[in-house]
Amino acid sequence: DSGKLTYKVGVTLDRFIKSKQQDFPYATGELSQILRDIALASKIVSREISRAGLSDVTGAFGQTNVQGEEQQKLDVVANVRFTRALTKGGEVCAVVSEEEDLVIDLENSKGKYVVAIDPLDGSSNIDVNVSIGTIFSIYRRKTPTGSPIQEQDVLQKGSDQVAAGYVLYGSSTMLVYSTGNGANGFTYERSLGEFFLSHPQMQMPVDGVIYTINEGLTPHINPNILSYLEGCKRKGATARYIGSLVADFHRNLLKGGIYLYPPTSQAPNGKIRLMYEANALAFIAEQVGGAATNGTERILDIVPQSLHQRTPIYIGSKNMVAGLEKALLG
Ligand code: AHM
Ligand code: MG
Repeated sequence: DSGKLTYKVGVTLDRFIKSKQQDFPYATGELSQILRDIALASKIVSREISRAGLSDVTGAFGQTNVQGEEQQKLDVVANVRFTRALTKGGEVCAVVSEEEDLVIDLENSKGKYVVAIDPLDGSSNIDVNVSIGTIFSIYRRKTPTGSPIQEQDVLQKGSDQVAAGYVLYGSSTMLVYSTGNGANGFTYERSLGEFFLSHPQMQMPVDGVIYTINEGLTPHINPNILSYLEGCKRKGATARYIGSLVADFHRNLLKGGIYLYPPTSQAPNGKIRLMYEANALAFIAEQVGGAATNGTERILDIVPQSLHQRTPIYIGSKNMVAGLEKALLG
């Protein structure tokens, strides 16, 4: 072993997106452009995050977001970067963001697409140099272009997503996305300023040995879930919990596992937001052979009633999710 690292710097994200453009039912290049815009914003955010400890961007911003959580400066920075990138392109008519109370109507009625985004998820990990992520969903608007956007353009169910993905700001920055034909992962090469295809046609193991839950919640959750977890432990499973959904999901995608955010007595719908956290990851999960449910219904089938709606979520390796569903029946 020479100890030398070899790098997989072959297909760039741009080239890959271009090569796949013909696969879209509506190959006008607009969806491709949105993906490129998101990738560009994520490079900027990645740069901001990597020097977070140096620049004056960590810590509370002195205001709370719509969920009543303290908003971090980097959350704000990321929100601005992504919404700006989506506004400039002209393909998007509306944005739903975790950081914004209301729909952002871009007043671009020609835009065919609606984007739901959590610009920087894992807020409790920002200040402590732990992995965080961006999560996004892309929908086609339902009403004709040229008319004002309507509720039905925005409150679409996850199965209507035309593309979805996430960016993980981890030991390296990665972008994973799908347009409904499998999912591919790209690793960012900072010195070249490019994402390169590093994880083609990702597949999640159908079984896994990792369970991922905030164990502190267990006094307040359905005992059937506890029985499921006990079963995992008896089979020799390992506990892993980062507290950043993207990072927890990504690890389980690669290694096999289940992520659980159940209802609790205090939070009967759990914590995870349907429109800009659960849906995108459920879409990716299904694309890589995994599954995602709220316990009784496929996440992608849930019809959203409001922008910031929460949902219980059990997501990951197919057989583990099936086992959990069975356990929930008692
Ligand atoms: P956030 O949007 O405020 O960052 O909250 C979402 C995060 C997820 O990334 C993570 O899986 C979960 O909240 C952790 O919650 P908890 O601290 O209750 O374990
Ligand atoms: Mg979030």
